[in-house]
Amino acid sequence: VPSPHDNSKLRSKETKGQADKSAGSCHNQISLDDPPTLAFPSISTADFQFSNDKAADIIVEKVAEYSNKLGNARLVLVDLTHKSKILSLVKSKLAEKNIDTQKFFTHVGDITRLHSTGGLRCNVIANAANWRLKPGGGGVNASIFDAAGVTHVIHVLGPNMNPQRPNCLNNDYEKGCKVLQDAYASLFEGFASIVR
Ligand code: AR6
Repeated sequence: VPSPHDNSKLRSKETKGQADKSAGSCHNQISLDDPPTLAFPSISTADFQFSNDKAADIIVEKVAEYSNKLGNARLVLVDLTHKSKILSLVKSKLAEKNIDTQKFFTHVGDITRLHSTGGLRCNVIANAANWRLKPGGGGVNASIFDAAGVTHVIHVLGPNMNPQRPNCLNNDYEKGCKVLQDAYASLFEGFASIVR
């Protein structure tokens, strides 16, 4: 059993994810042997310009709260690149928490190609949505509308700190952190209701 917060384990999962290019593109169904798995991007930290540091605290806090309530289900934080700020921050903050590395880990890759390119089987993905919950824009939202191989997409509208987008919170992190905490709580509750 790996020790909690074994970063080499986290890294090896990422590496495996990226290296396993040939993984079963013809078997895209999740099997009963696979634990229920939610892959989610970091909500609000790119186009919505929410502080990476504060978001990483919230992700770690909410994952710690929910990972024990989810039975054998797994939570996977995904980002496109090994240089991802949010992935490094979350991994470093994990060291302070006692979270099972089988139940929560990070994955580098495109969230719409988790299985076909990443070799990771997930049955639920979360989308960092726009305020209209519609296709378009950029980021995860734009790519997810092409996605295949999952049974559910959970749309999560996070707090927006970008003045060029509607409902900007103008750096009001008191409100912003509360909204982001509620967003993750609601995401993980939604996943729990699917798992049940
Ligand atoms: N796979 C994995 N991670 C991704 C992908 C992908 N294909 N694309 C982006 N990320 P963002 P937000 C990461 O901007 O800040 C859209 O225009 C990215 O590196 O998608 O909540 C919507 O229409 C970052 O870590 O979401 C909304 O208007 C994370 O996903 C607005 O953006 C979230 O980046 C929402 O902004």
